[in-house]
Amino acid sequence: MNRKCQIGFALLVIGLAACSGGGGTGATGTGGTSGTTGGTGGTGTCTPGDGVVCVLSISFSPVDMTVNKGSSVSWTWQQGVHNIVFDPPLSPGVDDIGAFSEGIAVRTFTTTGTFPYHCTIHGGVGTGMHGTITVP
Ligand SMILES: [Cu+2]
Repeated sequence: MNRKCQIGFALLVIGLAACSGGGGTGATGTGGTSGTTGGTGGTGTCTPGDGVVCVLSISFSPVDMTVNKGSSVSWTWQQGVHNIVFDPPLSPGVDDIGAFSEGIAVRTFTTTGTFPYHCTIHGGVGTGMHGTITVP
């Protein structure tokens, strides 16, 4: 190898060295949030208010509830077997709810008014196990 070739070879090695070793490390991503909120239990705790009526052993809690027009009300069964029958004046699209011992039933009130209801097993119209939904 003559001197000219040695220099060329040396430059080639330097060039390879300069080119290798590049490529920085990639950014590490942040982990996603894990888990979702658990489902509502069938006979878990019920906090009355804010669109939630607790269906207790012989009463609804609260008895009288006010919700905004277009809002939903959910009845959460806590104890015993109860049904819900709506009494006149009826709110359009709000159907009676059959007898259940657990679970949650939801009805949406799209018109203003005061809508009474009762459990036929433990009450009657305006008496015993009954309640009202008021949409002002
Ligand atoms: Cu009842």
